[in-house]
Amino acid sequence: MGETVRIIGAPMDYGANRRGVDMGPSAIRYAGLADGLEEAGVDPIDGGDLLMPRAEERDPDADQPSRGNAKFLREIADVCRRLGDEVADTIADGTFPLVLGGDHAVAIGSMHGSSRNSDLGAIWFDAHADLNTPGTSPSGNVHGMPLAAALGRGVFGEMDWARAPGIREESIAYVGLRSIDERERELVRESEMTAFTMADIDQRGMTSVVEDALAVATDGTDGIHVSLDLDWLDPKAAPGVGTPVRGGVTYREAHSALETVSRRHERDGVLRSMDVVEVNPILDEANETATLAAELTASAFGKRIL
Ligand code: 5AB
Ligand code: MN
Ligand code: MN
Ligand code: MN
Repeated sequence: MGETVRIIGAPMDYGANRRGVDMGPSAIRYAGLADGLEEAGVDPIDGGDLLMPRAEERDPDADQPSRGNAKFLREIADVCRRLGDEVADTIADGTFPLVLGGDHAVAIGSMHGSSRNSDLGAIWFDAHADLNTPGTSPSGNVHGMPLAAALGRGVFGEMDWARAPGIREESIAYVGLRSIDERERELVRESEMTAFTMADIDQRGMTSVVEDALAVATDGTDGIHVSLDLDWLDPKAAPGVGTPVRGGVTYREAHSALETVSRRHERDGVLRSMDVVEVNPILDEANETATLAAELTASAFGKRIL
């Protein structure tokens, strides 16, 4: 294929409640990401990591107008702005941006950057809906809010620019939901997004669900963003995450999902940007979750068994 993929590390943990997710980019690289991408037939280049101050040096509740209960909003806004610029520049260079988190709040930056000059659909592989706002969040952790920020829902203080310019709600599909907060449930139900839960996967099988998600995200758009939160998988397959939820996707189902994305991408080049987030090496078992993250990314770019 000869596609060039630029790896962008975003070792941010301001959005999560557990330290350690900042080590995700190193762990995923160490697990053989670049080799896997080469085996998939793409050309990986490493853009290094975005610089970020340690959370310990910062005040999570630093005063700023309208931040609700959102923690580290100033720091997250700063990182996501820089990440968005990097993603947009990468695409402008004809290269594919692959963002390694870090917590899921980095997706605010990826989606902003990826949708600046085009209509973008998105597939959200996650146990969680990530649609809280600083007004509804039970935790104040911004990794539970990236979709709200990208859709311009809620009030995000200094991050009020976060609305991704080219994303419409109806072009977003969730796959694998199984843990939704009470107030979030209403938000998901009333939204124009398409939500495929674990129950849909049980009933219909992964391939067919992902084909439908692709149809939603590609309809009337120029391309799609894939956001892969490793807690989408069952904790048995992916123990190294901060917010595990049992009853998740199996190892094989996960590969099958990303292989389905890659088949579509090979046919008509729909993939435009991707992030792989929430790997926490401190909570992991022998880098198993990071290894899975690297393997699934290779599957998304077309690595096959035969
Ligand atoms: B993740 C929770 N809904 O808002 C909240 O891992 C969990 O990016 C969010 O999906 C999980 O704090 C965020 C309870
Ligand atoms: Mn998430
Ligand atoms: Mn999640
Ligand atoms: Mn999480």
